Amino acid sequence: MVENWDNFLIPYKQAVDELKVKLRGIRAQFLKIDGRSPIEFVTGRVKPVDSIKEKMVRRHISENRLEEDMEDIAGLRIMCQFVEDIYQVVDLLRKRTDINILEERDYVHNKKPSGYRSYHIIFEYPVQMLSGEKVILAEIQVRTLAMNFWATVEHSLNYKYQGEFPDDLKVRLKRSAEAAFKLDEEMSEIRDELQETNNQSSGDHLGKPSDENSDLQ
Ligand code: 0O2
Ligand code: 0O2
Repeated sequence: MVENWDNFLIPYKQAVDELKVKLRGIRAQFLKIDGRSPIEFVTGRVKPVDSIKEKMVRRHISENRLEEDMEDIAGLRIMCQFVEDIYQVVDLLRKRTDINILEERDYVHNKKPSGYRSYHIIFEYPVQMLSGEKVILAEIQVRTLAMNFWATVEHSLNYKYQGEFPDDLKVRLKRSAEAAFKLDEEMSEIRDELQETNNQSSGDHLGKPSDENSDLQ
């Protein structure tokens, strides 16, 4: 039984705070070295007690199984510009030695019936407590800005409808999710074409006599 929720949540809060710093650190390193990062921004939260209790009822999780069966009490979100960035970030996470990945769920390519897309990673994370090391479960959701826009709005509408949208709205929300994904695909294509154009124009300059004013441009 959880006797004191504040105490129960201490390691989860510690984990979220540490991981926010670490994941934002990846962004900072990319910007320094490459000038561009696959991570646009990072958010994190400890699941509010009311939401924990609601999920316990919904998923039939008893209080004494919470630590083992509720994976997202500590939750991080990584937002990316492009779909391809999601997989680059996932690869980086797989290589880290401070997290032990237990499960990956690719809802980017296998969207949920609602239309929801994101890449979920469930992992173990060791937190150093006064009483010693405590390994907790945590979740990272990796998604594009467009996926995040859809999920954020849908989540807040869902709250209003308490999980059960009328059928016509479900269809429209699904269609909106597809529109968001089309936007992601279009952005990736635009980036690829721009890159190709840049490569071609830098190739065109190879072997040409240098412009005497080039260092002024
Ligand atoms: P900056 O300089 O704004 O990037 P904290 O732990 O206090 O830093 P907290 O309480 O977790 O942050 O806040 P939250 O709401 O999770 O937001 C975390 C970071 O994500 C904040 O950046 C927000 O500015 C940034 N953020 C939230 N939504 C968006 C968004 O739609 N676009 C962009 N680009 N950033 C967003 P920081 O850490 O304050 O720094
Ligand atoms: P929060 O903190 O309110 O976001 P489930 O039984 O569906 O709750 P499951 O199967 O354990 O959860 O895990 P799943 O489906 O891999 O991930 C659940 C989390 O993904 C949700 O957390 C949401 O954050 C997000 N998610 C999944 N489906 C949807 C969706 O249709 N719309 C939106 N907006 N988000 C979704 P929670 O528990 O809802 O918590």
